[in-house]
Amino acid sequence: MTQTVQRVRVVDSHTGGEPTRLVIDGGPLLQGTLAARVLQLREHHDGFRSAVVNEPRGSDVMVGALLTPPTDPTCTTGVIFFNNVGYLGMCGHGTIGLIATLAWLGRLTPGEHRIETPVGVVTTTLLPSGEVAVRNIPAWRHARGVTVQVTDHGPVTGDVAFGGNWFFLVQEHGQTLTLANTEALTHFSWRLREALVREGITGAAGAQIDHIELFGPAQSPEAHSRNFVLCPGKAYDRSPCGTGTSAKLACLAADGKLAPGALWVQESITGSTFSGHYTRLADGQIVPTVSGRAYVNAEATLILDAADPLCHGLRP
Ligand code: PYC
Repeated sequence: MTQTVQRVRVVDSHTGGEPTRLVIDGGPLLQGTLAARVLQLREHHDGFRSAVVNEPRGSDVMVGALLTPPTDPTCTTGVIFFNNVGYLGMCGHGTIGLIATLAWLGRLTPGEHRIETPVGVVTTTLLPSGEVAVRNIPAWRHARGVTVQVTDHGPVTGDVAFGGNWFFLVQEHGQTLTLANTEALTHFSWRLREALVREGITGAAGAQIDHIELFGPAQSPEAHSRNFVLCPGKAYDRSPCGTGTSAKLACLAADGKLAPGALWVQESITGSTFSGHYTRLADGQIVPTVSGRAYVNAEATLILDAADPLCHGLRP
């Protein structure tokens, strides 16, 4: 019997509870710009994405990251992030996980490392403590005070902002932001996401708003706010979400509620925190920096056996 088996080496980490599975070997060969490589992955190797993050090897919560050589020689590496349903422009917790993992592997040391993503280059700083700061691509608020009609709820008003992914950010929602309430929060946020689609509310150039972010009071005295972030595949972020925190900083900056350089501590629904601050660009956009800590928790070789009917995972 001939066996067609592909071996994929991965290292898992979590950042504030949110997992990242970094593919360090055995991924498909991709060429061109990072944006072009995402298209190749989507069109020709989407089964690989699903095999890495979906059940039975992964779960809906898992975020995948594929190491790919940078096209920009000033960058340490390129990376493509993906999840249970598709691909992410940028991923804050995933970038922190990537740096912690490369340090674990002995591939980098404390200091500054530029990372190429499909939406631009981010600059990371690994501190000797293990903390990672990510200077993100520019973020901005696209629309303020947009009201939509949410099924079984009524009107909900929020802001549309970009922080590396598109977010709808809501302060007034009547929901309780506790871990015990994640089922109801998921239900509400999904209805809200459906309302955005139904009412044609998008990001710039018609981009789909695929992340919903609800805010409430922090439980820790050190944090300024707590959030619940629903990701595109209906899993909620266990971390405060790096791109979501970037979008929040853009809204705070636009409202004049946080000065450039001032500290913002964002608490997640699990209680983990990221700290953030920003600098302002001449055009009003901001450059957010989000910091957090990741821990490596597994090294594994995935076996993709062509004879396995579920080789490419269960796709939701
Ligand atoms: O940390 O940016 C983030 C993120 C996006 C989706 C899940 N985490």
